[in-house]
Amino acid sequence: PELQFPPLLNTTAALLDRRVAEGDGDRPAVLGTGVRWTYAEMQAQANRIARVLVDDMGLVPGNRVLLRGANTPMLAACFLAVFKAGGIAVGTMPLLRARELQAIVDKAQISHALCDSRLAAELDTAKANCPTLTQRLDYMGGALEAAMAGKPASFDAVPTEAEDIALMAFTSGTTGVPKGTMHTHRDILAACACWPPHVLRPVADDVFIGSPPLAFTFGLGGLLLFPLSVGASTVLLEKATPDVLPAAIAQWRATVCFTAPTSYRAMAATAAQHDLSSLRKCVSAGEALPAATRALWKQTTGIEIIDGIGSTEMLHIFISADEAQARPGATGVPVPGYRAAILDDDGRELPPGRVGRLAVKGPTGCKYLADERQATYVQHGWNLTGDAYLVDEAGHYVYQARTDDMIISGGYNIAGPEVEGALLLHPAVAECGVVGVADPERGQIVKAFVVLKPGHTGDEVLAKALQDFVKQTIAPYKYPRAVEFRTTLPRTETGKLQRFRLRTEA
Ligand code: 3UK
Repeated sequence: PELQFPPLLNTTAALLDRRVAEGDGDRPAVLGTGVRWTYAEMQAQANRIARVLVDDMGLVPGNRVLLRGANTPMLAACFLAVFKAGGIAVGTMPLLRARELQAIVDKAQISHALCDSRLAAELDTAKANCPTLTQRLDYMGGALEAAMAGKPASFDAVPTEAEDIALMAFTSGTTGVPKGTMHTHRDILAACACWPPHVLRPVADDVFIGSPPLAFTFGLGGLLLFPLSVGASTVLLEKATPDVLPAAIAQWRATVCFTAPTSYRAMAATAAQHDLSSLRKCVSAGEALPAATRALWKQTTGIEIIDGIGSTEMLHIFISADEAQARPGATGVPVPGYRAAILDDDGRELPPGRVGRLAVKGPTGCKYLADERQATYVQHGWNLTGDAYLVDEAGHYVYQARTDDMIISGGYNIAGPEVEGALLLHPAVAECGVVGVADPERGQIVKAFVVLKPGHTGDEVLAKALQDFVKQTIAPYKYPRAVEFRTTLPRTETGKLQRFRLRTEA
């Protein structure tokens, strides 16, 4: 990838203004309920918001701006406006409550906020404990649109430096206090130059769609930055759960879909009722893609899923496989621009076939915001993502588990996701989660929580059948000694299984 950037660099100038200057102004950029903005209209919206931020709200470069809202064209315009005005965008997940918002405002020293008026209540509650947050305007029939109406549609991008922070992204915090990560304008444009052109290979006529919130970097990249970087268009849906996404794909004739493995599994069940013929590429990230899910989606739609592991710390995807490289059960190979290795506990590189800690380096990397864990994530120049992986003889990276989630039972190391992958091959299993639970004899035993497909009954006979099935599918010692049937599994807003919850519930 071409990773040389000039010292003065601005994300919005590079992604949006350049498009308009190069003659793409009339092409569709952002679509949503009742909205269809061309690149020129998107630019005008972002410019007006930038004017409001600077002229009315006193924003100066480096100020942190909290953004809160469902995925909408307006939220996208707010992100682009903050970048353009030299501010730092801090996206927040729509489901966050007042206490969590407060912690982010405090940690990121946020001074400004732009909030979807329909999600105002939690921010109102948080306000009393947010002394730094003095400037706020709400949008969606709120004060922001009123302020924008009086502004000209032009705004010259603040000449930010490539190394200026543009984005503070907070991890979903599955296990504790969310960690803030910082990304520069260069980081963002580097991410646009690596995975998209080398693995996804989108074209200007593509229509992107999907579920991840823009506050999650998987969504910010996949549903805003990457489509803009190739002059494509993006559909921003306020609700993109698997029960509505297939109809939306059909309605908008979407060609590139971003969502999590659990969503592909759920969509496969209803795919036949919708016209998904427009789909060209499907991307999965957030957690491991089981071979059974890859096969199911291929059988249902004919599409080979593009899997990719990314993280908030690394900004976006760093190991991935395009359709031709895809191997069932493997994530892929390092994305051009990145290097990867499997390290032992002393930091020595392990040979193929050995399970160890995944280490990556490349044009983006972890910069925690005042967090003591920086030295845990970054060691000797490598980013340690907290994942256990192995690399096979062909150089493909095969996911095992989160390092903390490895199950140690009777002296064996067992990766829960491998057992989940086996269970998902069984025709009765819709969803499952496998964790280690304390056991006096074996230290831990493997326990499976299983959600069944309609028409199956979770009784002892089926539990036994599932155990036998796992024994026949993978090494028998990995079979779940305990099986519990559930109607749902605890998941984050980004589709990740919350194993820590399953462990405490067990
Ligand atoms: C896990 C995966 C196996 C893995 C993300 C794409 O998920 C993202 O960021 P988070 O900070 O979580 C990072 C952790 O999630 N993971 C993600 N993708 C995969 N495990 N296979 C995968 N394909 O444990 C990783 O360390 O929430 C994903 C792009 C941007 C992102 N922020």
